[in-house]
Amino acid sequence: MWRDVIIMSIQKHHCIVKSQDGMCCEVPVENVFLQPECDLTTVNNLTRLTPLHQTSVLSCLEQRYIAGQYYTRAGNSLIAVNPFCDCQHLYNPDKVESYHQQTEVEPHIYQVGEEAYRCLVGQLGKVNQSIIVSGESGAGKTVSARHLVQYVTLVSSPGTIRCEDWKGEEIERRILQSNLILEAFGNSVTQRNDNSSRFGKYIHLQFSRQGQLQGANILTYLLEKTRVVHQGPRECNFHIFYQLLQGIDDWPVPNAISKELKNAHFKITPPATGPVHENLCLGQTLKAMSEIGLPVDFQQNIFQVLSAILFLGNIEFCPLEDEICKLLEDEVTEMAMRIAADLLSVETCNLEQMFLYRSIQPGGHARHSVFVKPVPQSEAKSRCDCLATLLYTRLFDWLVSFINNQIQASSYDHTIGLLDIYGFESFHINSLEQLCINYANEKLQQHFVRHFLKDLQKEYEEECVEWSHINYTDNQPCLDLLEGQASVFGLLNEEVYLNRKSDSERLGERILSLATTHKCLTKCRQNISEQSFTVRHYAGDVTYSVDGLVTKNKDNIPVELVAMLQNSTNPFVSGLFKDYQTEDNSGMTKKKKTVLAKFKSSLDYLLASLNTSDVHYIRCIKPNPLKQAAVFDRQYVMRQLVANGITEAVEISKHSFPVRLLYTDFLKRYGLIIRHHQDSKLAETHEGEYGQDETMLFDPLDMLYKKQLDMPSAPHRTPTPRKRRRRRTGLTSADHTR
Ligand code: AOV
Ligand code: MG
Repeated sequence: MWRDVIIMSIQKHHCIVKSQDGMCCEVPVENVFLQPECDLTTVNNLTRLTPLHQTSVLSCLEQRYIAGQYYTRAGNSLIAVNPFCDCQHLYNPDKVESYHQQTEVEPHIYQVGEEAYRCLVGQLGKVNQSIIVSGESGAGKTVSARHLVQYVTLVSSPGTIRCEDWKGEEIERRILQSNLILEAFGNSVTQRNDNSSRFGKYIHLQFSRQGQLQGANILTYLLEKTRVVHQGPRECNFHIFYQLLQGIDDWPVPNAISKELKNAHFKITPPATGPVHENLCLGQTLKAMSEIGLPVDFQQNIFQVLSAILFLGNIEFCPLEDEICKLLEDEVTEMAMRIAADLLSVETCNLEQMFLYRSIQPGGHARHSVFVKPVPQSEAKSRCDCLATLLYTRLFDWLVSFINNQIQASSYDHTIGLLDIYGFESFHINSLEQLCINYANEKLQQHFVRHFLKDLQKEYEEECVEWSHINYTDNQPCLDLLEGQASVFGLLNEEVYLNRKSDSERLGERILSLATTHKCLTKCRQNISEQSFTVRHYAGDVTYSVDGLVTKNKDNIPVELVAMLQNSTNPFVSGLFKDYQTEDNSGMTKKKKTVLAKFKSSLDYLLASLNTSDVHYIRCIKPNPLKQAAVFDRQYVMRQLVANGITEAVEISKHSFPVRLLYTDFLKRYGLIIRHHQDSKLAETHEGEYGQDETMLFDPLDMLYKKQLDMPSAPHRTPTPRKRRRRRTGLTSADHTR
């Protein structure tokens, strides 16, 4: 990382610098950044940071963080560095009131809530508002989103800020409670976060024209369903399974299988190694379910399905002979089969048949002539896993739609949309999940950059600063590679519809052939054995493995599994699959969409909604990987500034006017030049630029600016006399200039 040094001299291409330990060395000019001279803890908006570059941004965030100032503005964005400590003093009814009254000006999450709400009520701008909360896992997105919902729901129903346990009125309470339910079902303990959201969430708060909260609607994205049956090392299943097991006695209705549940060991719920998260409390979830109006018999049904999933995870198979298998003859499997079938209200023999035999429809369409074929052990296990994940995802979707029915307004005029979505991901092996997540981040980044450029332009116009078009290309080439005409998504969808036997090697070659027309695609540099390709994302290169991409994209669910559940004698279970679209086992019908196609259309909807609203950005930063308070790991944070697009915003600013001085500071520094130059001499120079010899009057540090920024003319552009006149007359109240 960067080190503090003193510049001893500046040469043409390098500087001689002296470090604090007295060592002198030569450093290329482009690697030397001037430190801001002011007290950085007072700079609460990065746009006021001078000079503006990655290192000054990093130092500013660090110093503010250490001083307990976790929020910093960056133009239209708010940067929130996770405090990792109890901050009651920051989030309480007094703070809500002072931000609502606008008596407090320090950056805060409430400030963004207030801005959005004010625009909505004042019918300013596009009226509808959106707040995008982004950042890596554990950076604080969900907590920030929770504070925002709390803030907006409170200020939009006056009189409730001071309510006991500040939960507001009926609809506000329901919205906040629905959050708790979704966290119980959609969050889990991971290595990086004890309460990690394993789905994306877009909540629309719905308001009347007067700004009164009417209701809300929740959209979810990409629940990480594989977690139901498989968890990585030191990771857990979804919270709800642990809540269920720890709180069996609190179940709404005494259950016949509670003894078995208490005594059994479940393979899909590895014990949490870290501290047990506060969310592991069933009582809280049950209370929330009751408060949003979920009847007790539905609650009972939900826990029954969850228990069935737990038992399905205990079923094992063993090979009988080549390519044929049977259920493992042990007590655990036998009990699991019996109880799971019972809980799902299906015949045990039917369930066994589903696992051990695959249905085949010759020709793909003749539904009346179905053959069955025994499957090998691995396939039987994956069919069992498929059933468990299918049940969980349908249950999750059912819950979301139930919640929506309970909190949705029958009519409303405007909305504030709140997006809590996973940040950019890059692991050692990346697959379809990362492709989707990173694609979403590319889309949001493009939206951000275009928005940012527009805002910059608006600011220049307001201050009458002459500017040329910022020569900046956004990430469209990467999006073309992913979703364009001849693209990665195109090829992956084509493979699904062609339904040929998966051949990673050939697919890998086909994808790599796109490199001839797409510069953002390269062959993997490290020599990983399986086929892979590397995409040059705005936040860095990510290598995706081709293995399993098509299968995941197809997400094929055997029709016989669905049919069995549709025929369950338990109306709740069959109801989960009421409107389920099945495909025949021979492959995809054109009706069923691939995972990528579905994700792309949900993102298109999201973007359309963002385009018709004013967007506010909250960039969450995790200060260190150990989740510790008061520790700021510079390198770790720097990486996030890149992935979050903050560095890119700084780069764009550098293409425009990166040095912004207050009028008074500007005069203090450059008044000297004015004194040295008679007006007549100034007039000789062309459009406010300085001649060769006059550059000598700048101090060496300014020359460094000039070198680094590669500016064609003077380091600080002064307004031309014509513009100066305009400024004086038109913008007397402006408090700063460039
Ligand atoms: P995430 O949503 O960004 O991760 P969370 O919002 O769950 O991250 O935050 C992770 C943890 O950081 C929380 O459980 C808190 O302990 C702590 N934390 C976050 N924000 C604050 C805050 N404002 N004040 C105090 N502590 C905080 V993920 O869902 O994993 O991407 O998928
Ligand atoms: Mg989260």
